Amino acid sequence: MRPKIHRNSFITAFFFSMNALAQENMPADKQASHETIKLYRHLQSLNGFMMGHQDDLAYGVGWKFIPGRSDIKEVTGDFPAVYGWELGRIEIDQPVNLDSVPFDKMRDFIRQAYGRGGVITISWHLNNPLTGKSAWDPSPGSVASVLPGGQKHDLFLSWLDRIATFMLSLKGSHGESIPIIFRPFHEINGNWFWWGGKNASPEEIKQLYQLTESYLRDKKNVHNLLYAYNTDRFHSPEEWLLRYPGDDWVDIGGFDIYQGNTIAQNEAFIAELDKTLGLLESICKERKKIPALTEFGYNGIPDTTWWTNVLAKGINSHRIAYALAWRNAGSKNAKQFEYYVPYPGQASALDFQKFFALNNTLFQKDITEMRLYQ
Ligand code: BMA
Repeated sequence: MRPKIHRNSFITAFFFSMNALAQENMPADKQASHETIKLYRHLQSLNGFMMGHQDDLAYGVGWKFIPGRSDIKEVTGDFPAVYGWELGRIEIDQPVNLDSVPFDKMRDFIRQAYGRGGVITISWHLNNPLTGKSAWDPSPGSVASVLPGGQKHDLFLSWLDRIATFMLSLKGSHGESIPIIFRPFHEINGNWFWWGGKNASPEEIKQLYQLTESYLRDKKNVHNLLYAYNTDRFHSPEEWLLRYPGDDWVDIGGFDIYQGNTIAQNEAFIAELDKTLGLLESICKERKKIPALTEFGYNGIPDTTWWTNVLAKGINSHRIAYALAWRNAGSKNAKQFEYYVPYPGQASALDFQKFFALNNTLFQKDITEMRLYQ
Protein backbone atom coordinates (compact mmCIF):
# COMPACT_ATOMS: atom_id res chain seq x y z
CA MET A 1 0.00 0.00 0.00
CA ARG A 2 2.58 2.50 1.06
CA PRO A 3 4.35 2.94 -2.26
CA LYS A 4 0.99 3.42 -3.95
CA ILE A 5 -0.03 6.14 -1.52
CA HIS A 6 3.33 7.72 -2.06
CA ARG A 7 2.97 7.63 -5.78
CA ASN A 8 -0.52 9.09 -5.71
CA SER A 9 0.46 11.90 -3.47
CA PHE A 10 3.53 12.48 -5.60
CA ILE A 11 1.36 12.69 -8.72
CA THR A 12 -1.06 15.03 -6.98
CA ALA A 13 1.79 17.20 -5.78
CA PHE A 14 3.31 17.19 -9.27
CA PHE A 15 0.08 18.35 -10.94
CA PHE A 16 -0.53 20.82 -8.19
CA SER A 17 2.86 22.41 -8.69
CA MET A 18 2.52 22.35 -12.49
CA ASN A 19 -0.78 24.12 -12.10
CA ALA A 20 0.71 26.61 -9.66
CA LEU A 21 3.52 27.23 -12.14
CA ALA A 22 1.05 27.84 -14.96
CA GLN A 23 -0.92 30.20 -12.72
CA GLU A 24 2.22 32.03 -11.84
CA ASN A 25 3.41 32.51 -15.38
CA MET A 26 0.57 34.86 -16.22
CA PRO A 27 0.58 38.31 -17.80
CA ALA A 28 -0.46 41.44 -15.91
CA ASP A 29 -4.04 40.74 -16.98
CA LYS A 30 -5.00 37.60 -15.05
CA GLN A 31 -8.02 37.21 -17.31
CA ALA A 32 -6.01 37.49 -20.50
CA SER A 33 -7.40 35.47 -23.40
CA HIS A 34 -5.99 32.04 -24.23
CA GLU A 35 -4.04 33.33 -27.26
CA THR A 36 -2.66 36.26 -25.27
CA ILE A 37 -1.34 33.96 -22.54
CA LYS A 38 0.22 31.70 -25.17
CA LEU A 39 1.94 34.63 -26.85
CA TYR A 40 3.19 35.87 -23.48
CA ARG A 41 4.76 32.51 -22.68
CA HIS A 42 6.31 32.06 -26.11
CA LEU A 43 7.88 35.52 -25.89
CA GLN A 44 9.81 34.33 -22.85
CA SER A 45 11.58 31.51 -24.63
CA LEU A 46 12.32 32.58 -28.19
CA ASN A 47 15.53 31.35 -29.69
CA GLY A 48 16.69 34.64 -31.18
CA PHE A 49 14.90 37.96 -31.55
CA MET A 50 12.05 38.95 -33.82
CA MET A 51 12.57 41.76 -36.31
CA GLY A 52 9.78 44.31 -36.33
CA HIS A 53 8.81 47.32 -38.42
CA GLN A 54 6.31 50.12 -37.85
CA ASP A 55 3.57 50.49 -40.52
CA ASP A 56 5.32 47.85 -42.63
CA LEU A 57 2.27 46.83 -44.69
CA ALA A 58 0.75 50.29 -45.13
CA TYR A 59 3.51 52.12 -46.99
CA GLY A 60 7.20 52.21 -47.76
CA VAL A 61 9.64 54.43 -49.58
CA GLY A 62 7.86 55.52 -52.77
CA TRP A 63 4.61 53.57 -52.33
CA LYS A 64 1.45 53.61 -50.25
CA PHE A 65 -1.41 51.16 -49.69
CA ILE A 66 -0.45 48.63 -52.34
CA PRO A 67 -1.72 45.21 -51.21
CA GLY A 68 1.02 42.66 -50.51
CA ARG A 69 3.86 45.18 -50.48
CA SER A 70 6.39 45.56 -47.67
CA ASP A 71 9.86 47.11 -47.96
CA ILE A 72 11.25 44.35 -45.73
CA LYS A 73 9.72 41.65 -47.93
CA GLU A 74 11.02 43.24 -51.08
CA VAL A 75 14.56 43.15 -49.73
CA THR A 76 14.54 39.75 -47.97
CA GLY A 77 11.68 37.73 -49.46
CA ASP A 78 9.94 37.62 -46.08
CA PHE A 79 7.80 39.90 -43.92
CA PRO A 80 8.96 41.10 -40.51
CA ALA A 81 7.87 39.03 -37.51
CA VAL A 82 6.54 42.01 -35.56
CA TYR A 83 4.23 44.65 -37.02
CA GLY A 84 3.98 48.01 -35.28
CA TRP A 85 0.89 50.25 -35.59
CA GLU A 86 -0.10 53.59 -34.17
CA LEU A 87 -3.45 54.78 -32.79
CA GLY A 88 -2.83 58.55 -32.48
CA ARG A 89 -6.05 60.48 -33.31
CA ILE A 90 -8.39 57.54 -32.72
CA GLU A 91 -9.08 59.29 -29.40
CA ILE A 92 -10.61 62.26 -31.19
CA ASP A 93 -12.70 59.97 -33.38
CA GLN A 94 -10.77 60.58 -36.58
CA PRO A 95 -10.97 57.83 -39.20
CA VAL A 96 -7.27 58.22 -40.08
CA ASN A 97 -4.24 58.24 -37.74
CA LEU A 98 -1.61 60.95 -37.45
CA ASP A 99 0.57 59.19 -40.03
CA SER A 100 -2.31 58.99 -42.54
CA VAL A 101 -3.22 55.33 -42.00
CA PRO A 102 -7.01 54.79 -41.89
CA PHE A 103 -8.00 52.71 -38.87
CA ASP A 104 -10.14 50.42 -41.03
CA LYS A 105 -7.14 49.57 -43.19
CA MET A 106 -5.02 49.12 -40.07
CA ARG A 107 -7.50 46.58 -38.72
CA ASP A 108 -7.25 44.61 -41.98
CA PHE A 109 -3.44 44.71 -41.93
CA ILE A 110 -3.47 43.48 -38.33
CA ARG A 111 -5.77 40.58 -39.26
CA GLN A 112 -3.55 39.64 -42.21
CA ALA A 113 -0.37 39.62 -40.14
CA TYR A 114 -1.95 37.72 -37.24
CA GLY A 115 -3.40 35.26 -39.78
CA ARG A 116 0.12 34.23 -40.74
CA GLY A 117 1.28 34.04 -37.12
CA GLY A 118 2.80 37.53 -36.85
CA VAL A 119 3.02 39.62 -33.69
CA ILE A 120 1.32 43.01 -33.37
CA THR A 121 2.42 45.94 -31.23
CA ILE A 122 0.58 49.25 -30.96
CA SER A 123 1.77 52.67 -29.81
CA TRP A 124 -0.42 55.70 -29.14
CA HIS A 125 0.73 59.29 -29.73
CA LEU A 126 -2.45 60.64 -28.19
CA ASN A 127 -3.21 64.35 -28.24
CA ASN A 128 -2.77 66.43 -25.14
CA PRO A 129 -6.18 66.17 -23.45
CA LEU A 130 -5.75 69.44 -21.58
CA THR A 131 -4.93 71.68 -24.54
CA GLY A 132 -6.23 69.68 -27.49
CA LYS A 133 -2.82 70.06 -29.13
CA SER A 134 -0.58 67.18 -30.19
CA ALA A 135 1.21 64.57 -28.06
CA TRP A 136 4.29 66.82 -28.26
CA ASP A 137 2.63 69.64 -26.30
CA PRO A 138 4.18 69.43 -22.83
CA SER A 139 1.94 72.01 -21.11
CA PRO A 140 2.22 71.66 -17.34
CA GLY A 141 -0.65 70.01 -15.50
CA SER A 142 -1.66 67.79 -18.44
CA VAL A 143 -1.26 64.47 -16.62
CA ALA A 144 -2.93 65.76 -13.44
CA SER A 145 -5.89 66.91 -15.55
CA VAL A 146 -6.82 63.33 -16.56
CA LEU A 147 -6.42 61.68 -13.15
CA PRO A 148 -9.54 61.19 -10.98
CA GLY A 149 -10.86 64.60 -9.93
CA GLY A 150 -9.09 66.35 -12.83
CA GLN A 151 -11.03 68.52 -15.28
CA LYS A 152 -10.23 66.21 -18.22
CA HIS A 153 -10.76 62.88 -16.45
CA ASP A 154 -14.07 62.12 -18.16
CA LEU A 155 -12.72 63.22 -21.52
CA PHE A 156 -9.75 60.90 -21.09
CA LEU A 157 -12.02 57.96 -20.19
CA SER A 158 -13.99 58.61 -23.37
CA TRP A 159 -10.68 58.38 -25.26
CA LEU A 160 -9.99 55.05 -23.58
CA ASP A 161 -13.47 53.90 -24.64
CA ARG A 162 -12.37 54.39 -28.24
CA ILE A 163 -9.14 52.48 -27.63
CA ALA A 164 -11.19 49.65 -26.11
CA THR A 165 -13.58 49.59 -29.08
CA PHE A 166 -10.67 49.28 -31.50
CA MET A 167 -8.83 46.62 -29.50
CA LEU A 168 -12.03 44.58 -29.13
CA SER A 169 -12.71 44.82 -32.87
CA LEU A 170 -9.51 42.90 -33.70
CA LYS A 171 -10.65 39.35 -34.34
CA GLY A 172 -8.99 36.32 -35.89
CA SER A 173 -10.71 33.92 -38.26
CA HIS A 174 -12.31 31.93 -35.43
CA GLY A 175 -13.68 35.02 -33.74
CA GLU A 176 -10.88 35.04 -31.16
CA SER A 177 -9.40 38.37 -30.07
CA ILE A 178 -6.04 39.14 -31.63
CA PRO A 179 -3.34 39.61 -28.95
CA ILE A 180 -1.71 43.02 -29.02
CA ILE A 181 1.42 44.31 -27.29
CA PHE A 182 0.12 47.73 -26.23
CA ARG A 183 2.79 50.37 -25.56
CA PRO A 184 1.08 53.49 -24.23
CA PHE A 185 2.98 56.49 -22.83
CA HIS A 186 6.22 55.45 -24.46
CA GLU A 187 9.59 57.16 -24.02
CA ILE A 188 8.28 57.91 -20.55
CA ASN A 189 11.51 59.52 -19.31
CA GLY A 190 11.63 61.98 -22.23
CA ASN A 191 10.49 65.58 -21.90
CA TRP A 192 8.91 65.82 -25.36
CA PHE A 193 5.52 64.18 -24.72
CA TRP A 194 2.91 65.61 -22.32
CA TRP A 195 3.02 62.42 -20.23
CA GLY A 196 6.79 62.16 -19.97
CA GLY A 197 9.84 63.24 -18.02
CA LYS A 198 9.64 66.50 -16.17
CA ASN A 199 6.15 67.31 -17.41
CA ALA A 200 4.57 65.46 -14.49
CA SER A 201 5.71 63.90 -11.25
CA PRO A 202 6.73 60.23 -11.41
CA GLU A 203 3.76 59.42 -9.15
CA GLU A 204 1.33 61.11 -11.54
CA ILE A 205 2.77 59.24 -14.52
CA LYS A 206 2.48 55.91 -12.69
CA GLN A 207 -1.13 56.70 -11.87
CA LEU A 208 -1.81 57.53 -15.50
CA TYR A 209 -0.43 54.18 -16.61
CA GLN A 210 -2.38 52.28 -13.95
CA LEU A 211 -5.59 54.17 -14.65
CA THR A 212 -5.33 53.37 -18.35
CA GLU A 213 -4.67 49.70 -17.80
CA SER A 214 -7.26 49.12 -15.10
CA TYR A 215 -9.92 50.97 -17.10
CA LEU A 216 -9.31 48.95 -20.26
CA ARG A 217 -8.98 45.65 -18.44
CA ASP A 218 -11.47 45.87 -15.57
CA LYS A 219 -14.10 48.30 -16.86
CA LYS A 220 -14.02 47.63 -20.59
CA ASN A 221 -13.14 43.92 -20.43
CA VAL A 222 -10.30 44.16 -22.89
CA HIS A 223 -8.34 40.96 -22.36
CA ASN A 224 -6.18 40.72 -25.46
CA LEU A 225 -3.42 43.09 -24.35
CA LEU A 226 0.10 42.61 -23.10
CA TYR A 227 1.47 45.83 -21.66
CA ALA A 228 4.85 47.22 -22.68
CA TYR A 229 6.48 49.87 -20.49
CA ASN A 230 9.33 51.73 -22.08
CA THR A 231 11.69 54.63 -21.69
CA ASP A 232 13.88 56.39 -24.20
CA ARG A 233 17.65 55.77 -23.84
CA PHE A 234 18.51 55.53 -20.13
CA HIS A 235 21.63 55.24 -18.02
CA SER A 236 20.77 53.39 -14.81
CA PRO A 237 18.17 50.98 -13.42
CA GLU A 238 16.95 53.81 -11.16
CA GLU A 239 16.25 56.00 -14.18
CA TRP A 240 14.30 53.25 -15.95
CA LEU A 241 12.34 52.42 -12.80
CA LEU A 242 11.55 55.98 -11.74
CA ARG A 243 8.16 56.03 -13.49
CA TYR A 244 7.61 52.25 -13.58
CA PRO A 245 4.00 51.55 -12.55
CA GLY A 246 4.90 48.26 -10.83
CA ASP A 247 5.34 44.59 -11.67
CA ASP A 248 1.59 43.96 -11.61
CA TRP A 249 1.09 46.34 -14.53
CA VAL A 250 3.81 45.40 -16.97
CA ASP A 251 4.60 42.42 -19.22
CA ILE A 252 7.34 43.75 -21.47
CA GLY A 253 10.09 46.19 -20.61
CA GLY A 254 11.99 48.17 -23.18
CA PHE A 255 13.62 51.35 -24.37
CA ASP A 256 13.85 53.31 -27.62
CA ILE A 257 17.15 54.31 -29.16
CA TYR A 258 18.18 56.01 -32.41
CA GLN A 259 21.60 56.51 -33.92
CA GLY A 260 22.40 60.08 -34.93
CA ASN A 261 23.13 60.82 -38.55
CA THR A 262 26.83 60.14 -38.76
CA ILE A 263 28.62 56.88 -39.39
CA ALA A 264 31.35 58.16 -37.07
CA GLN A 265 28.95 57.39 -34.23
CA ASN A 266 28.90 53.66 -35.00
CA GLU A 267 31.26 52.54 -32.25
CA ALA A 268 29.61 54.76 -29.65
CA PHE A 269 26.21 53.47 -30.71
CA ILE A 270 27.26 49.81 -30.45
CA ALA A 271 28.69 50.45 -26.98
CA GLU A 272 25.61 52.31 -25.77
CA LEU A 273 23.17 49.76 -27.20
CA ASP A 274 25.13 46.88 -25.69
CA LYS A 275 25.39 48.54 -22.30
CA THR A 276 21.76 49.65 -22.15
CA LEU A 277 20.49 46.25 -23.25
CA GLY A 278 22.58 44.76 -20.45
CA LEU A 279 20.90 47.05 -17.91
CA LEU A 280 17.46 46.26 -19.33
CA GLU A 281 18.09 42.54 -19.30
CA SER A 282 19.08 42.50 -15.64
CA ILE A 283 16.11 44.68 -14.60
CA CYS A 284 13.73 42.43 -16.54
CA LYS A 285 15.27 39.25 -15.20
CA GLU A 286 14.82 40.38 -11.64
CA ARG A 287 11.23 41.42 -12.26
CA LYS A 288 10.30 38.53 -14.54
CA LYS A 289 9.51 40.82 -17.48
CA ILE A 290 10.20 40.28 -21.15
CA PRO A 291 12.93 42.56 -22.52
CA ALA A 292 12.53 44.15 -25.95
CA LEU A 293 14.06 46.94 -28.03
CA THR A 294 10.73 48.70 -28.42
CA GLU A 295 11.94 51.18 -31.10
CA PHE A 296 15.23 51.73 -32.87
CA GLY A 297 16.63 53.19 -36.03
CA TYR A 298 19.24 55.04 -37.98
CA ASN A 299 17.38 57.37 -40.29
CA GLY A 300 18.29 56.84 -43.94
CA ILE A 301 20.79 54.03 -43.00
CA PRO A 302 23.68 55.55 -44.99
CA ASP A 303 26.10 52.89 -43.72
CA THR A 304 26.27 49.91 -46.10
CA THR A 305 27.05 47.46 -43.28
CA TRP A 306 25.02 48.97 -40.44
CA TRP A 307 22.84 45.89 -39.83
CA THR A 308 25.55 43.30 -39.31
CA ASN A 309 28.35 45.60 -38.24
CA VAL A 310 26.48 47.86 -35.84
CA LEU A 311 22.98 46.74 -34.85
CA ALA A 312 23.73 43.01 -34.62
CA LYS A 313 26.93 43.71 -32.68
CA GLY A 314 25.01 45.74 -30.12
CA ILE A 315 22.31 43.08 -29.69
CA ASN A 316 24.21 39.81 -30.10
CA SER A 317 25.14 39.06 -26.52
CA HIS A 318 21.63 39.80 -25.22
CA ARG A 319 18.32 38.02 -25.04
CA ILE A 320 15.47 40.22 -26.20
CA ALA A 321 12.11 39.19 -27.63
CA TYR A 322 12.04 41.69 -30.48
CA ALA A 323 13.46 44.87 -31.99
CA LEU A 324 11.09 47.27 -33.77
CA ALA A 325 12.46 49.53 -36.50
CA TRP A 326 10.51 52.75 -36.98
CA ARG A 327 8.49 53.70 -40.04
CA ASN A 328 9.48 54.09 -43.69
CA ALA A 329 7.66 57.37 -44.21
CA GLY A 330 9.88 58.15 -47.23
CA SER A 331 10.65 61.64 -48.50
CA LYS A 332 8.76 64.51 -47.02
CA ASN A 333 10.66 66.96 -49.25
CA ALA A 334 14.08 67.05 -50.92
CA LYS A 335 15.91 67.52 -47.62
CA GLN A 336 13.63 65.67 -45.26
CA PHE A 337 13.20 61.95 -45.34
CA GLU A 338 12.43 59.27 -42.82
CA TYR A 339 13.07 55.55 -43.23
CA TYR A 340 14.66 52.97 -40.98
CA VAL A 341 14.69 49.77 -43.03
CA PRO A 342 16.06 49.46 -46.58
CA TYR A 343 14.10 49.13 -49.80
CA PRO A 344 15.54 47.37 -52.89
CA GLY A 345 18.62 49.23 -54.07
CA GLN A 346 19.05 51.23 -50.85
CA ALA A 347 22.64 51.50 -49.54
CA SER A 348 22.19 48.95 -46.73
CA ALA A 349 19.91 46.50 -48.60
CA LEU A 350 22.53 43.80 -49.22
CA ASP A 351 23.67 43.94 -45.62
CA PHE A 352 20.07 43.65 -44.49
CA GLN A 353 19.91 40.36 -46.41
CA LYS A 354 22.90 39.17 -44.39
CA PHE A 355 21.19 40.32 -41.20
CA PHE A 356 18.09 38.38 -42.30
CA ALA A 357 20.23 35.25 -42.73
CA LEU A 358 21.78 35.42 -39.25
CA ASN A 359 20.83 32.55 -36.94
CA ASN A 360 19.41 34.77 -34.24
CA THR A 361 17.15 37.03 -36.34
CA LEU A 362 13.54 35.88 -36.68
CA PHE A 363 11.27 37.03 -39.48
CA GLN A 364 7.72 36.01 -40.38
CA LYS A 365 8.37 32.49 -41.70
CA ASP A 366 10.46 31.59 -38.64
CA ILE A 367 7.71 32.50 -36.24
CA THR A 368 4.85 31.11 -38.34
CA GLU A 369 6.41 27.72 -37.61
CA MET A 370 6.49 28.45 -33.90
CA ARG A 371 2.69 28.91 -33.66
CA LEU A 372 2.95 31.58 -31.00
CA TYR A 373 -0.77 31.59 -30.27
CA GLN A 374 -1.09 27.86 -29.55
C1 BMA B 1 7.60 60.00 -34.94
C2 BMA B 1 7.78 60.34 -36.40
C3 BMA B 1 6.58 61.09 -36.84
C4 BMA B 1 5.31 60.29 -36.52
C5 BMA B 1 5.28 59.85 -35.08
C6 BMA B 1 4.11 58.94 -34.77
O1 BMA B 1 8.72 59.42 -34.39
O2 BMA B 1 7.90 59.15 -37.17
O3 BMA B 1 6.67 61.33 -38.23
O4 BMA B 1 4.17 61.06 -36.78
O5 BMA B 1 6.48 59.17 -34.78
O6 BMA B 1 4.15 57.73 -35.47
